[in-house]
Amino acid sequence: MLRSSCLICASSVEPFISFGKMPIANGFLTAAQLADEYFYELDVVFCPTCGMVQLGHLVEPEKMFHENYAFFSSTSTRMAKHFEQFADSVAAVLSPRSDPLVVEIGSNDGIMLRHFAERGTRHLGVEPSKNVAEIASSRGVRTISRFFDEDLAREILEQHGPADAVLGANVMCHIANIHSVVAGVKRLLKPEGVLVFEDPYLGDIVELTSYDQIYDEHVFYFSVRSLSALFAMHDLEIVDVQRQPVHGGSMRYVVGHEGARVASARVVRQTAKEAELGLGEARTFVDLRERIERSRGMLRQALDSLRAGGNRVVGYGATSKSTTVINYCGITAEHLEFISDTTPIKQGKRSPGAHIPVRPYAEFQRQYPDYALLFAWNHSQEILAKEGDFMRQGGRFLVYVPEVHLVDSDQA
Ligand code: DWN
Ligand code: SAH
Repeated sequence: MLRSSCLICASSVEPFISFGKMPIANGFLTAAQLADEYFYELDVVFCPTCGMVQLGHLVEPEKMFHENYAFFSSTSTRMAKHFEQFADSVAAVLSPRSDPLVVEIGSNDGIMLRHFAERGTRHLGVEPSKNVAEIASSRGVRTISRFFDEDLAREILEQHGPADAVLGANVMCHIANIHSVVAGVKRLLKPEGVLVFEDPYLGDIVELTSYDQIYDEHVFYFSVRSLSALFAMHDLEIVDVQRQPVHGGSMRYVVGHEGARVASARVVRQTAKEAELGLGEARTFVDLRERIERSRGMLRQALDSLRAGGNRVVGYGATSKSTTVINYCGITAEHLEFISDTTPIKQGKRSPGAHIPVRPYAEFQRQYPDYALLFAWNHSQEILAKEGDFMRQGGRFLVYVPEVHLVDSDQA
């Protein structure tokens, strides 16, 4: 049944959109797994009281994050650079302190913490997906393979002492028991310590109609307003916010103990901007739902006509986001010959739900298709820069954010 109360403030929530039955976004399948695939209802609700946008049905974390987790952070060179800069900015603040401790929640393959390991800074990654945690460990990043929550925070505190910084990227919005996580962070932080984390930003999802950010792993769609409500319940407060041009528009939040720091004017400005954008109002989500439905129609029409014209079309990037687009829009192996992806664990498998083959990038290069449906649109800068050959030979990217359009060598 659709949840009727908010995971943050327990008030009644309102339905926003239902995408229907969906498979696990990162549940790439071997031939033997095709017959008993798991499905759940993907729908989103909105809390008029605290403003949090959230999933209406939850998938157990163990079904998503395990020893075969398919997302490896270090597959994008741009993201590697981004996390190096993130680490540098935190290291600069910590440098005058003696023997600081940095804890990262959802540290994946160590893309960010390796920069602390290389500096010899005391650090600890908390990463439940064993396969990616092992890669981090093999790179010299101290990692424990567990789910972060208040109990684990207590254990970390006992063994390592309080933290100067708790970091997280694209992880806080993944955790349904967020109150336990925030209570754990509160416990773990030194009085002058900070939580610095970033996640896809609700304002960008609304502005770009980037509905493919909605899938099982993304339990919450954060705004400054809804997070302020959450942190206030734990005597924490947002002291700074910074837009980040990654993953289709993210926001970085700096959070401290209540009253410990002076909040930047950016927090007030961004909250006012959210009110202007209508992020707290039901009609915004009614409009967004209509735009999502229109976008689905346009994409299907584009793919149907490419197929009717006998074009070769492949998917570019077997992203988690693509699972929502493919299954919601009814895209099949009739539309896409295969999906090209550079991640070895995804290759040779079938995409969740629609069972489209996922093939190595070399297949894309071997014989360029006529069109590539850009599922990894959030990395378009990096991808368009390296696919000059494809476009010079007449290939075009089909992109659906912010609306359905084609990109060829003239526009790239
Ligand atoms: O929040 C999350 C973000 C950080 O990462 C997680 N819930 C899961 C994951 O989401 P995603 O799968 O949508 O992330 P990406 O970064 O958009 O995935 C890109 C995919 O495309 C990867 O499978 C790698 C692949 N890729 C590629 O084949 N060629 C990526 C690039 C840059 C390329 O050039
Ligand atoms: N921080 C990385 C990885 C994001 S993917 C990046 O931005 O690229 C989300 C990660 O969070 C996965 O590696 C997943 O295993 C991890 N995760 C999910 N729930 C978690 C929890 N409760 N505690 C710690 N990590 C968690």
